[in-house]
Amino acid sequence: MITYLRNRVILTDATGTRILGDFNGDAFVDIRDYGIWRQNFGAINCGNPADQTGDCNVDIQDYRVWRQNFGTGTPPGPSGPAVSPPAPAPTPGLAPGRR
Ligand SMILES: [Ca+2]
Ligand SMILES: [Ca+2]
Repeated sequence: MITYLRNRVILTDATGTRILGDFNGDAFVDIRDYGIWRQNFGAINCGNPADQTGDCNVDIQDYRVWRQNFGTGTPPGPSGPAVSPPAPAPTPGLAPGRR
């Protein structure tokens, strides 16, 4: 699928769920995808997620795909547990049992 925006074109694969440069498949192209490319740099196995050009070789061309699409997609939410707001502090002079 090809999506034309004002100053960029977003390409996704045939399933429409994968963004080019999104090596880890979290729908956002960021530094984590670069880490995957870097770990796989030089790999010559077909089907490698960092091989975005489909030539069975993870090389600088795949880096260019990542760089061109950096920031594309929706950033994933926080990975940690939800943080609740702190409980309000007791007001001096209004403590229970005191009158
Ligand atoms: Ca990603
Ligand atoms: Ca490649």
